Amino acid sequence: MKHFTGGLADVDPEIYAALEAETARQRDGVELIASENLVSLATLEAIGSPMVNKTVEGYPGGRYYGGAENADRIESLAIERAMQLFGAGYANVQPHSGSQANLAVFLAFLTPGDTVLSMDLSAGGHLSHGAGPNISGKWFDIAQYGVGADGFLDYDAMAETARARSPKLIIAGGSAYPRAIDLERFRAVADEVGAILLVDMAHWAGLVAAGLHPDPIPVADVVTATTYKNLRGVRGGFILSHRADLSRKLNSAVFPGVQGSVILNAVAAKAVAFREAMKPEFKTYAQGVLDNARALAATLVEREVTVLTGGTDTPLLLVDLRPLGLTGAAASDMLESAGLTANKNGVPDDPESPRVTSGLRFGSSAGTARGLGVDEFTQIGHWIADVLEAMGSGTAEPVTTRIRDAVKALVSRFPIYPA
Ligand code: DSN
Repeated sequence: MKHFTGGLADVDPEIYAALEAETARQRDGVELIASENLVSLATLEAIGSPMVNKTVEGYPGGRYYGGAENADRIESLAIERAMQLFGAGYANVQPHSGSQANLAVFLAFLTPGDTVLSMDLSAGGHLSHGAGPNISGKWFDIAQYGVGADGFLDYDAMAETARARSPKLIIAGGSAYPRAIDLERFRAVADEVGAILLVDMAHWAGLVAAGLHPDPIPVADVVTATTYKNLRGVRGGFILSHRADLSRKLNSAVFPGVQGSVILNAVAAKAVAFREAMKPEFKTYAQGVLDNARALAATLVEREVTVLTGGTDTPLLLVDLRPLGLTGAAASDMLESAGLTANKNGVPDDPESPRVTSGLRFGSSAGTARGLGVDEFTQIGHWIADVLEAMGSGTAEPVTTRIRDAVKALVSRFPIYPA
């Protein structure tokens, strides 16, 4: 039957062409978006398997649908591997994203109107931690902490706000804060005010797996993360805890609380990523991610680009473009035309709208996955600075043309997926 034999190129040439173009885009440029990575061929095979056809609800051994034996095996393996990799007493691998994982935690512990203390979006927090347009911001009373003038998290202000507002849940972590967070300090504040502590480690889960970042599992009540950033797996979320006693509460918050059926092919691919992250090579990779992010930050600092906090302890760094008189939107467009993809990002006290912003966020996870090292990230730092300088002097186009050719020559030495 043609339905089972026709390839995508024949069945849907438009989608085929767009997918081919995307593979070429990833191949020919340097990916610097901090929430992106390049998964292995094994992971691609898992996510593209006929497991995509299977519907189950519930958890292994307790499904609401038949024919679930292979689904059970896969999800059980994913759970076991997540627990082993992170030394956790509980894991849930069903969240479709980090935001879904966070929403499930809200549902497990809070009722609408309860107070949550989290990092302000403009200081590097995440939408799902209480931003106004998100369900977390609409349905809960959000108290926020931020960063000081030096760009580092203001722990004293965080503690004062916690005392003043008595939150039921405190969240540590975000999506654009580049420094390691003092998790013990958060634990002490949570204990003092009787709050649950949630750590969202989405942007440094790979470093935690490799032992290169302070471990939130023993400290937090609950930890959420995504698999697709520096953990180098597929798009999706998961929840961990050292507290096995929370398993019923958290499981029922994910299903049937905020999700229905399981995306099983994604769960299979998450299991592959957890297995890959247990290998010694992953530790080498994660060290490379950190070294490369630091090399990029150091180069930008040397070129007098303002890097918030002056560096990073994570795979990401944040640049403030205000001293250069540039916006994040204009700079990210110009970098993209030079083959360097990054995202515009708000910075603390940003006068620009979220669609414009005054900052750029860079990450090293994807570049490191294709083999770029400190020398290459140092070169990339110089290219970024060249583009920003040229924008300031109104001479960007010849510079982006020169760099786009140089980027293509560089990445051709670090191939990704075979044709
Ligand atoms: N949380 C968003 C980011 O950090 O880019 C998507 O993963």
